Amino acid sequence: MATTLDLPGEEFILPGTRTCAGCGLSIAYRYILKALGPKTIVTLPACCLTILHGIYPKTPIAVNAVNNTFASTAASATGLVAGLKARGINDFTVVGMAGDGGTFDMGIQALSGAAERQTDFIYICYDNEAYMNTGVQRSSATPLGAYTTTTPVLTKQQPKKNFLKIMEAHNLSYLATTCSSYPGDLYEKFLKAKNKKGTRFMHVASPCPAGWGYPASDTVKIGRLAVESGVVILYEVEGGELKLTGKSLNIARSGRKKRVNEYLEAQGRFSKMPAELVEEFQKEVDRNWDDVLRRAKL
Ligand SMILES: Cc1ncc(C[n+]2csc(CCOP(=O)(O)OP(=O)(O)O)c2C)c(N)n1
Ligand code: SF4
Ligand SMILES: [Mg+2]
Repeated sequence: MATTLDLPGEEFILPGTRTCAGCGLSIAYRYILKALGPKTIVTLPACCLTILHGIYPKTPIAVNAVNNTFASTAASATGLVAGLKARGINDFTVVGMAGDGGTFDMGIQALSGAAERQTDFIYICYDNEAYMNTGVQRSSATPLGAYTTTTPVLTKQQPKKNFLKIMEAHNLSYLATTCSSYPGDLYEKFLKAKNKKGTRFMHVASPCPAGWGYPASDTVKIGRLAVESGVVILYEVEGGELKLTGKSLNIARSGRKKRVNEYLEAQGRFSKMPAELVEEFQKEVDRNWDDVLRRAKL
């Protein structure tokens, strides 16, 4: 597994972004771009990534980018792929990148269409589990029991949508999950994705201090707790075969998965969660973990 010292020194996010201090997305994006390199075109809808990209004509991002509308990220990527092909350009990687709201909710139709056609691009969903850019509204990726500004009294009553299962049903050439707290895991998976053809789907768990209610200095710790308790599972699927990676593989081999309590208690968004929902949350995490473990070769 690569460590941060092994990664290329070249930076594609220059100083001066407008994201919050401690933003998990900005950490992840730094390593994503190191893996993909300068010959990358990113198409993105409105979201915190647009905040990171800045306001035209100034940007701290040193790759090409297109701003699109919410439902059209994968359609826009499809157009970019066709345009490059028509011009005989074959050394660029086309990337569609959106948040959980722009993927799990609004972008699903165009993404499903592009994936079914096996369009040659990488789709990245960075998941901060709510509509953060507009002030923390609930999405279908928001977990059970989380406070958002649209679930102010009872907290969210439904579990997170299992979007990875939906994407797996598209028979993709590559699907991987990763997290901003594990740069080596993230970098290696993006290098792998870059060298494959067809639609590649990447899910990047991206903790968000502003929306999750924890100190900005704890972003790496929160992402690690998510993985250590099995809330986020690091794996990849190629040709229908699922492999656990990094910390999740270690946990599966040692049997040392933490309970979810430490993860939940570290975040203000779960502070109103009643005990019975904590139990339900734990059961849902255990079900997902068992599901993935059954399919993985250890
Ligand atoms: C069609 C449309 N509806 C609503 C908005 C307002 N809007 C801009 S960003 C955003 C939140 C996006 O959430 P997500 O995709 O999860 O990304 P995040 O902000 O969390 O990074 C919303 C609702 C919009 N720009 N376009
Ligand atoms: S609201 Fe969250 S995801 Fe958005 S810039 Fe701030 S920390 Fe990052
Ligand atoms: Mg979001």
